[in-house]
Amino acid sequence: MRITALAGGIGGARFLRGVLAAKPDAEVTVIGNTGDDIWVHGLRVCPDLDTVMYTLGGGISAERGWGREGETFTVKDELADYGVEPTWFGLGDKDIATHLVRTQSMQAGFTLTDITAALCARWQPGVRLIPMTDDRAETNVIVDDPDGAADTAGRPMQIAIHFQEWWIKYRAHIPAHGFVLVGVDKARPAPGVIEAIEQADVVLLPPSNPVVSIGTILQVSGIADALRSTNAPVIGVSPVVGGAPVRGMADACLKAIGLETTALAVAGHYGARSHGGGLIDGWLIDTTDAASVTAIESLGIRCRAVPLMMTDLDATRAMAVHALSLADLT
Ligand code: FO1
Repeated sequence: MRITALAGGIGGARFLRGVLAAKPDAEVTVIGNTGDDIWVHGLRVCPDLDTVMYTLGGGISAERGWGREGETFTVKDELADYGVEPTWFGLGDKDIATHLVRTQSMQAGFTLTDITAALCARWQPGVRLIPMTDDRAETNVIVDDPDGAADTAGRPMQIAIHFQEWWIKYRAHIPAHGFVLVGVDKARPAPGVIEAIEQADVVLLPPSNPVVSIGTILQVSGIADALRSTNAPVIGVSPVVGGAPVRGMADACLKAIGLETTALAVAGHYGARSHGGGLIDGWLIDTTDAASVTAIESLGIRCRAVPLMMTDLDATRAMAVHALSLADLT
């Protein structure tokens, strides 16, 4: 069975562990979000690719959900002592080795696809992990200038800051007026991305952030259309349970694009493939949102309410089994 998943960071990676547990013999391709990627102290950091690689490869910090287990931050502290910004970014000593390999390889002319494959040769995540694009496409967030600059009429100046600054330094607490994927107009899908969607037996949208993770991947030319045209059923898992995101700050992102933080709203945002050019055929929601099943099915999306808390591998495996059964694949 060929399974293709579009994944962001922590939620996506954890769900993928359940997919591998449910279907150990499946060929799984993960199309990773690279909109979060950032240059930090001269190193190229790819948070969502690394989170998938470390989580499935056994190196992830279970406590943080990102970066390495047993990490130290000596270099980060030394850089801070030199007063070098960004001091807010948690650059771990072990993690730096990954960024050094990636940065040196980029300087040698290798593509992010090749580099990701080389890094995964060490970690053996059990999936083929490919970036959504090898080109630059960085999520920036439009906010009121945090330093309070105003225009001549006294209105707050709006500026664009890197997603990581909004996410880490400001904890998404300053309202986002919108998101801009800088470079997306020239970004092409990485080799294998479109084929992985077209040739899959099922395409999964894990419970990643629908705006800045899955939504970012869908902005790369050709990817949303491939979802609309693939013969594979497309099944999503709601990242919102009981009106709140399970993890992270998806509510701040959904609000920025005018969406309510509900499983129904996110389903409607993706839309039904069966009509109106939407992207999904099925949508798993949590039992606490069972009252929304009828409304979601009325959108033309098959829906089932099951426990969506990824408390342990058994729970996550059960979610994956439910997702595959929604696609009539178990
Ligand atoms: N998240 C934080 O909340 N604080 C950090 O200092 C931080 C550092 C960091 C370093 C490498 C990396 O791969 C991820 C890191 N993250 C950190 C998580 C990251 O911001 C998010 O995982 C994604 O970008 C959003 O999904």
